[in-house]
Amino acid sequence: MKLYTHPVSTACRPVMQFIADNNIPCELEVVDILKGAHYEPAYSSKNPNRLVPMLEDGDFRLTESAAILRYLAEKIDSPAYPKDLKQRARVNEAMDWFNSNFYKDWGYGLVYPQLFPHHKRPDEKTHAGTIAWAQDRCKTWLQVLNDHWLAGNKKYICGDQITIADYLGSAIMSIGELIHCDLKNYPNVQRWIGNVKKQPNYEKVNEVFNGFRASTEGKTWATV
Ligand SMILES: N[C@@H](CCC(=O)N[C@@H](CS)C(=O)NCC(=O)O)C(=O)O
Repeated sequence: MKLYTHPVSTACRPVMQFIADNNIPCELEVVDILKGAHYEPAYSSKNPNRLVPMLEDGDFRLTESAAILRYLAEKIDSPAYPKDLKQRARVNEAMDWFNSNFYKDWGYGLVYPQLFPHHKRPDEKTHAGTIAWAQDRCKTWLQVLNDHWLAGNKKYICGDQITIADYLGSAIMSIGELIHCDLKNYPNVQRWIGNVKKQPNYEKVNEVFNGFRASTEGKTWATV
């Protein structure tokens, strides 16, 4: 198998971490999205979305990080994607929660507009309004994550066993580090992230991302 990926990407890191933690034989090919390699025909002809990650398993190609995580977990028969109908539904629910509800406001409302010039809104008022709106919504989502998903001293999102929802969700959560969000008001979230970071390959997989985080220190950010 081959994963087309990028070391900083929010969508790629959970897949790379799952591959590493489970020793899945899979070649990693970096598509340099910072230099536009995903727009080159060599890649865009394979993935017209022009996004990473993309998995190749023989002549089968799969995009979407959540779908790739499910495919890999199923392929290796991993307990991180439980077979039980209700447990699996819960994992799917959490993945959708992170990928749609939370990521929309956290990533595209709060973090990326502050970080990336191409996410900046066309004028200052719209830009500031977008961020303020997202800040508000993120606080609500974080409270739900803290008080509902992670209530009862749970180690991981769906219980005491790590699941692919933790891989996906923690990578999305991690982008808050790029704007130096302090999660002290959300102790259950802090505990959960601490548990995920104990996974054997977390630091290695996030090495380049951590370098990026270091480069954003000392600036003023709107956070939660
Ligand atoms: N929903 C997709 C999102 C993929 C995605 O947005 N990938 C980003 C990197 S995190 C990308 O390729 N960005 C390149 C660009 O926007 O030009 C998934 O979960 O795989």
